Amino acid sequence: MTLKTSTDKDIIEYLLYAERDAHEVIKITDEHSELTISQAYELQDGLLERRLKEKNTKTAGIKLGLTSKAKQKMMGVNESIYGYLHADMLAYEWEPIRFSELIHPKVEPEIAFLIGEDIQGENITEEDILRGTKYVAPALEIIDSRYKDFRFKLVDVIADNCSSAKFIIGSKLVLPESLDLGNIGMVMSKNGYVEQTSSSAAVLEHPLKAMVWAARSLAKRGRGFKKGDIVLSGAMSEAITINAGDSVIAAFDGLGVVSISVSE
Ligand code: 0L1
Ligand code: MG
Repeated sequence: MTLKTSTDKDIIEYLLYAERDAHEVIKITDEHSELTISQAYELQDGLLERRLKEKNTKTAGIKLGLTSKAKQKMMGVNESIYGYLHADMLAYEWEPIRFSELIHPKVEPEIAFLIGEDIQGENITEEDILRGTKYVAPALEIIDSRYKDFRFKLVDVIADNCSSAKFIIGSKLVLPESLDLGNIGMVMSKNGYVEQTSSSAAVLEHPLKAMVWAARSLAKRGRGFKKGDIVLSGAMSEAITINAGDSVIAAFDGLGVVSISVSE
């Protein structure tokens, strides 16, 4: 499928097909350089609606992206982004993810917020986030941009649901007020070798700041975090590439460990 003279519907089908068939595609701004951020979120909505039907699944939560200053600088932006998690994206520590179903996956360590009560409003504060969060847990996110070579502009990646593919939640649930969320150390290893070390301070200086940003941004569109949502608060380090045969484990101070392995 080419993008020439494409409508929104064509773009959505183009991205969905890329995911379904696990092949990379040319970024949409190559043909639609005029795309705005708000149009990109509308495309994301359309894509998510189609995807929910096609996979016969439901929304499981929200993921934040571009939450590190380094990544924002790399992309020449100073805003984070958000996308949605679907229930079929949930993967498990005990079941390898299948490389053949993905394009060029990468994995990143994150802190998951498990939402205990609705959080919505343009003036949401860090205290509101803490109050509405039942537990935090260690998490891994598998990102798999549908775009060639993982290269895109801001609007491309928003339309592509912020590269979302899969996520894994560790089994230890921790009360959010029981630890210093702003300075959780993390070591991520692949096949026994340390690949990334970081602190949760890499997430917009504090994951609660990132959560506030997301809650306020969602509120501008009449949305929020819902009771039962899983929210990935943003990558704590650079993502690392994964291939069939790899296993990755991330250990977080006070939060425990989460791991994933990859099969053919
Ligand atoms: O979850 C993320 O931080 C990814 C956001 C999109 C950017 C990327 O795919 O690297
Ligand atoms: Mg992420």
